[in-house]
Amino acid sequence: MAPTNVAFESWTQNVRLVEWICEMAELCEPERIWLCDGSQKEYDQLAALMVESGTFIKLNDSLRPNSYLCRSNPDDVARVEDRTFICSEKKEDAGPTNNWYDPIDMERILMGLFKGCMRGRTMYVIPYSMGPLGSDIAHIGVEITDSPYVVCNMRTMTRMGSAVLEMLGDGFFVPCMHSVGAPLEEGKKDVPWPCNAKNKYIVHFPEKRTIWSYGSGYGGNALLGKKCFALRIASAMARDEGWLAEHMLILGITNPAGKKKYFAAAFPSACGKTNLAMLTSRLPGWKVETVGDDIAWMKFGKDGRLYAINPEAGFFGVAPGTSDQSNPNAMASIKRNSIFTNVAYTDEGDVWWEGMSKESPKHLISWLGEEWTPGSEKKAAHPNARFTAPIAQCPVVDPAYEDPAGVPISAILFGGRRPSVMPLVCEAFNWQHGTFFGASVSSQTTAAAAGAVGKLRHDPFAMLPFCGYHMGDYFRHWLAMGENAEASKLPRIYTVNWFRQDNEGKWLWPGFGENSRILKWIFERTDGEKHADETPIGYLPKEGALDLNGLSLSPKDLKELLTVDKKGWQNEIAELKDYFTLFGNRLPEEFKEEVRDLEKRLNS
Ligand code: SAT
Ligand code: MN
Repeated sequence: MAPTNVAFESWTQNVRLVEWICEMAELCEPERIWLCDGSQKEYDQLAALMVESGTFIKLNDSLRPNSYLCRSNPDDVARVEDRTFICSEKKEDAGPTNNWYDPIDMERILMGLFKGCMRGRTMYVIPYSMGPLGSDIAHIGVEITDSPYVVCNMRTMTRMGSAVLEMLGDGFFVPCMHSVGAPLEEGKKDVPWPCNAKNKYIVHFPEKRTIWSYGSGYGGNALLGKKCFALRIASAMARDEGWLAEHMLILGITNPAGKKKYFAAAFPSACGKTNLAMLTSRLPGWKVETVGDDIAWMKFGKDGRLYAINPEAGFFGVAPGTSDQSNPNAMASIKRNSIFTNVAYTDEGDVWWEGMSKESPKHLISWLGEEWTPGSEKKAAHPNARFTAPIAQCPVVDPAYEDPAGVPISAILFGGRRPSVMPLVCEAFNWQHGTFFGASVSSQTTAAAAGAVGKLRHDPFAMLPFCGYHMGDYFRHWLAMGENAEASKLPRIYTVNWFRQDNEGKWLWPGFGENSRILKWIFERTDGEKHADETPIGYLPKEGALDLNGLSLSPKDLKELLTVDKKGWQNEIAELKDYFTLFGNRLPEEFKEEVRDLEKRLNS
């Protein structure tokens, strides 16, 4: 077998882990095995190796210390939903929204793909924790990969290395197998971004709690702690164990009197979760702090309240559109120790992307490695270009972001990109109605996944690409979580929409920092304030209840943002009824009831 950098015995006592590594090494035939310790030294060593191989470009150290630019293969730039598989034993358990594949057939395919796939390469073994070490909401995974890019990203995105192995002892971990699927023939020079663009497989075995990913080195396809483990596998674990694994940011919000609450919010990929999570309030005395920007694991505490942790330790955020105006805290978070993937490179050795500044630099090297000048036909940065940065570098990181107990959630927000119909904000009547809000989310598609952009699609709970089992059972699980809890202690549920447009396509709402006005209303509602009108779709802010001080918003636009568009809702209901038939007899009866009641209220 290939040699290791350190002896197994000095690295871990976990017999199952050692056996698995040996089995995988035999299958993949790497040249050497690197058992990661997660140290800064190791990170620097791998980064230097990637600079040498042409994968990384070191950025100007005086402008952006200890940071790197990386350009992917142009055919490997986003998640690939049509190559993502849920291999549950029974097809019906994957449900109508997942690509199911027979687990036995898939295993045969994977054995073929992984046989010898790491020839000429190093096999890295990454022990990591999703969540603060020792939290009883956290879980441990081990990723095997032949990509040093993945190792460096995982070090920022998770708690990784020796401390995790100590915590693991001889306990349970989720095995996550990854290869870029590009064995290196002897004497052949490597390419900067090895991958197997035409043959990608992102595979989950929810019952076995295992993950196999082949062919892609990008984002959620390759950093297996994120979407694969923390959402798809974890959602199945959460269903079995009575907790929630959700595609949600977590923020802390403090009012001028110093009272603090925590909210969680689900939006599809690239719909502004990072911006909301670290928003700079436009309202004097109100402050938002960040616990997480993408994923929340939530469990009921002994006091009956729902507690959330962020299983991640970093941001893998969308770069384009991020600026000192739109998100100064993100800009500050990425000032150092960051990895930039598929952004443009400036003549000074720094990074740039569309939207970072009003005027672009006069000359750039684009994400494709091509010369770029203002007016160039192609974009300088890929629309799904990303930054990887430690959450601890965020100037408004919440003091409790590492609290193993998590933070108590007072409100849950659902939203998406909806140019029409969905109001700026609306509160659900109760948990069941709020769960129905979650199930009803639709949003325009973004560049976060391969495929068309701007197409309206249903994305229940923003989990469409991330739910590891039957979506109808997932709805039921949400309802059951509410039924088993004390109603008064449950978070209130809201739907929000920052993306309304008028007939000319102009945004009706300014968004970004101004969203603090909506957060304030929600804060006050969860604090017992009335401030609301009961409408057929839920509670809307009473006239004058939204704090619009200092905002120039025409009364006409405000009205448009907050009125119930009866015709639009009737179409919405017809469409939703049709969508819900997809779930057959696994659609909870409660949702049929919610549709009926909504229809009745609208027509009365
Ligand atoms: O899955 S990624 O993290 O690459 C992108 C996303 O969908 O948020
Ligand atoms: Mn996401």
